[in-house]
Amino acid sequence: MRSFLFALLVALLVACGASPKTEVFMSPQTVGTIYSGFTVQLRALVAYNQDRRVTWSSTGGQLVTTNTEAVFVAPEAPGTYTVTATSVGDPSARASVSIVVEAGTGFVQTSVRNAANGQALSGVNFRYCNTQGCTPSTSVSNPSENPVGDYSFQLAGGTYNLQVSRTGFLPVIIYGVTVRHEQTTFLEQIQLVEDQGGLTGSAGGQITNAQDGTVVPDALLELRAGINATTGTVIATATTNLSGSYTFSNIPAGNYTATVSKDGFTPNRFTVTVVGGQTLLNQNASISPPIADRQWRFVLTWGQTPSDLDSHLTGPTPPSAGGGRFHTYYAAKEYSLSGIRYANLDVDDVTSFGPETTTIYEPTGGSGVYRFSVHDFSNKDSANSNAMAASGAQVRIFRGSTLVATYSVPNRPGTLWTVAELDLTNPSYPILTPINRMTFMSNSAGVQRIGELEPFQNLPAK
Ligand SMILES: [Ca+2]
Repeated sequence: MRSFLFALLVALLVACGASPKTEVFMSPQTVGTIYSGFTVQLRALVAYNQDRRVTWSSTGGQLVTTNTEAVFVAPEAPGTYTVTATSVGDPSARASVSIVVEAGTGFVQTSVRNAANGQALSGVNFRYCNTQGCTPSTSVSNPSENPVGDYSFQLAGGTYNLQVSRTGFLPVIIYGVTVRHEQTTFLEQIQLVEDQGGLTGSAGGQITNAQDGTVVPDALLELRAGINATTGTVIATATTNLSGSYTFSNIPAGNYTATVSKDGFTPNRFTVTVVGGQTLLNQNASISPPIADRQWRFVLTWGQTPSDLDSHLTGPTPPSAGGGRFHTYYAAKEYSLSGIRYANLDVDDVTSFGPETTTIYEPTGGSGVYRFSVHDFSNKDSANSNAMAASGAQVRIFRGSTLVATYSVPNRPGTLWTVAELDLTNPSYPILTPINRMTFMSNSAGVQRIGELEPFQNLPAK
C-alpha cells in the first residue's frame, strides 16, 4: 500500500504540471523507533531528472546500498540518525528520513562448570562491561527455574566484555558478548579453572579441514588469554604436525582463545582450557578454504558425546522448481537441479567431535529462508535427553572468507536444536537470525512441525 501511495504521489505531481525541478522521494517517509542491530529498508525515487541515481549518506550506523535501495543497520549507540538520498544528476535535490534508535533489552544465558571434573558451579559472579562502564557484580543463579550452574541475565542491548569470577577459581573475561533487543544470546559453557597457585598444564587437539574432513598439517595456532579474544598478547604458539595435531605445554592454568590459520584457509578461533597439572586433549577445531561471498558454510563441532549429531539445512528451491523446499542431510547430501549444485553436506561425521560441514554453494533465488538445524541422532528416541546441551556443540557460520557468527547450543534438554535462519532475499544484505530453540524430534510420524517443513520424519538408517 505504501509503495502504491508513493507512486500515486509522483503521478499526481507529474499530472499537476509541477515545476520540473528535480525531486527525490524517500520510502518510507517516516520510520518508527528501531533497536540497535535492527535494520530498515529504504528506497529513493528521483523525479524530473533523466538520471535516476542517488548517493546515500547517514549520520551514523551502517548503510548497505544498491542503487536506489539502502538498508540502514542501527548502531549500538542510541540516538536519532538521519539517512539522506541525494540525486546524482542534481545534488541540490535530496530526501531524508529520521530514525530513532534505542538499545532495547535482551538476555544472556550461560552455564558454568568446573573444568577439572565437569561439575556445575554455583556462586559464580558476573560483571558486564562496555564503554559506558560496568554493571554491578551479580550472581543470578535461579535454581527454581534453571539447573544449578545455569545463569541468565537481562541487559540493555549492546556489546559487552563479561568478567566471570568465583572464589577459588581463576577469573576469565569473555569478549564481545552481543545483546540484541528481545533476543537471547547463549554463551558457550564456561569451564572455570581452579586457582592452584600458578600451576601450569597442557592442552592438545587436532585441526581438520572442514571442507573434506582431512587433517591439516602446518597450521599455526596462537594462544591469547580469555574467551573469544581476538586481540592482545599472544602468550604461546604451536604448529600442527603431519597428523594435524597440536600441543601447548607448560601453559599457566586458565581459559584461552586459540586462533588457527594457514595460507589458503579462512582463519578460525576456538576456546582452549588449561588445568594445572593436567593435559586436556581433544580440544579440536577446523579450518576450511575460503568460499565466494555469495556462498555460506555451516560448520558443526561438538565434544566426545554423543557420538552422532547431524546437520540439517532446509531452504527454498529455485523459482524454476515451482516452489517447495530442499533438505540436505546425511541421507540426501546434495541438493542440485539442472546441473547446478545449490547446497551440499560436504562432511558427515558419526564418531564424535565433528566437524560436519554444510555449504550453500549457490543461493537458489527462491522465496523463503534457509534454516540450519542440528539433530541429536544418537538420542533421537529420547523425550528428555540433555546430551546435546552437554555436548559443547557449536555452529560456526562463514560467508566468503569471514567467520560471521558462532552459536553455542542452549543448555536445555532437546534432540533438535534449530540454530538459525538466513534470509538471502536481498543478495547485498543477507539477514542471519539466531533461533536457538531446543525441541524434541524423533523418527516417528506426527512430530511437531518446524516451520513449513517436517524435516526429520522417517529418517533412513545409517
Ligand atoms: Ca553426524
